[in-house]
Amino acid sequence: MTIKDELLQRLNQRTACVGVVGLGYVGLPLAVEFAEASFSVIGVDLSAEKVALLNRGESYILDIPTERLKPLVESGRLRATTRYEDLRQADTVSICVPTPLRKTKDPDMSYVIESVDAVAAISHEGMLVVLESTTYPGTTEEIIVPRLLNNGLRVGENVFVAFSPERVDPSNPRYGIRNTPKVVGGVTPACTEVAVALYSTAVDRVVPVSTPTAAEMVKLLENTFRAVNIGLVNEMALMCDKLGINVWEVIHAAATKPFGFMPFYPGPGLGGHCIPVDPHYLSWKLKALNYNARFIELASEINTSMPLYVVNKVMNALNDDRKALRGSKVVVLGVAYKRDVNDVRESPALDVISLLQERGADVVYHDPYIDQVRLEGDAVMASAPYSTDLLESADCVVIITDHSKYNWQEVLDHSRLVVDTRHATPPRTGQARVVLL
Ligand code: SAJ
Repeated sequence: MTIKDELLQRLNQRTACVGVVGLGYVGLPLAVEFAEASFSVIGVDLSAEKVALLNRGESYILDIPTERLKPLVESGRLRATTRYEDLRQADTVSICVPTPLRKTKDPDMSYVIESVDAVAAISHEGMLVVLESTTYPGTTEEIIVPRLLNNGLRVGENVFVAFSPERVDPSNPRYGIRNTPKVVGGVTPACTEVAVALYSTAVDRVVPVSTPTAAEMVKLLENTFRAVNIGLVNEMALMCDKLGINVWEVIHAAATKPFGFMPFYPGPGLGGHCIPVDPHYLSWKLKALNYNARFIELASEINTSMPLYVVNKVMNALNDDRKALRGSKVVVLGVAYKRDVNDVRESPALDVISLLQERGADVVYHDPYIDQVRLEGDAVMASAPYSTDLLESADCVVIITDHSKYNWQEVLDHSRLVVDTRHATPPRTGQARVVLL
């Protein structure tokens, strides 16, 4: 029996030991799914606090309730550790660590390199290593493979390597690991075969592609598609503003087209740790090949200009009330990067707040999920308690994140001026004057 066949047998019989590196919003749900598929799972994370919580069966990820995690830990199926050494016994390792951007908008591959080096130090014959972190095309072949080719390992013969993009959408009520198709690209056909066998135990539909580079590109197409279309619809908003047309009416009517159209909506900018980041991994790679990814750069230019556009809207709206922005009280509702999440990473709200402060406005915010934010220069701002008094005290209320928890009619009834960047408020029925993006 070949090494590959032995691994396939262990996977099919669920006797393999499965490793997951990085126990965040991607790695923990994946580890849980593998444990529920009856594997023995070892999760590795650098955070001793996360490891301790997990080994007590306590979840820190909203999408994984503690009551789902606890039985897996108590049965011994799933355990966490800070030591890569414990992965010596693993037959497979899925790496789910962050791939952020540096301030220079260059990829920060440090987490990937550290984890791959640590896995390489304990890798052995018959191991499958899969990278899940979103990255530029070529990463698996150029960074992962060379680091694993030590102590006589040969890719496709006695060690197997693949890329499989994560498609976890935090707080998505409909799609989770099991029912979101999983793309897999192996370095060799044998690598693809064993990676498909692994993920087929946790995902209903696995989609093999020819190479890890193709799989890396699939993910970048998915998220560049969103960033570019959000940039397009933000530019539509700018054009409609100049033409005196209600862009929201236009989008809602266009969305009645049952084919060939997909609605996106204008907003105060592009937040989150995926959409503003992932396309720059692609444009960075192409720059090294003397190619300028024009759509990515243009979309980024438009999306990053939206916070200032919002601030100018506020300034002009106050001006119509014969008020200067300087000295006016501005209440920002919602700072999370999108509705109903507790994540503020890359949120345009932070840019809006800083720009308002730079122009002398007295800014406070409220967000039901975010107790405090760190602004530029490390200034910390705490969420103000929400009340109708807070609304009535504002010269202008700015809706940045349209959390479902807000009662928009109440906001209209108790505000004198509202700049609504998300079209969250119902058609004007309150006392407030409403300015839409
Ligand atoms: N945004 C707009 N207008 C839109 C859509 C989004 O301004 O029409 C803004 C959001 O407010 C947010 C940013 O763009 O600030 C990103 O929003 P997003 O809906 O793309 O949400 P993310 O960042 O959570 O993206 C994730 C991605 N999932 C993965 O990468 C696995 C993305 O591929 C998903 O399509 C997206 O969730 C989703 O559909 O919820």
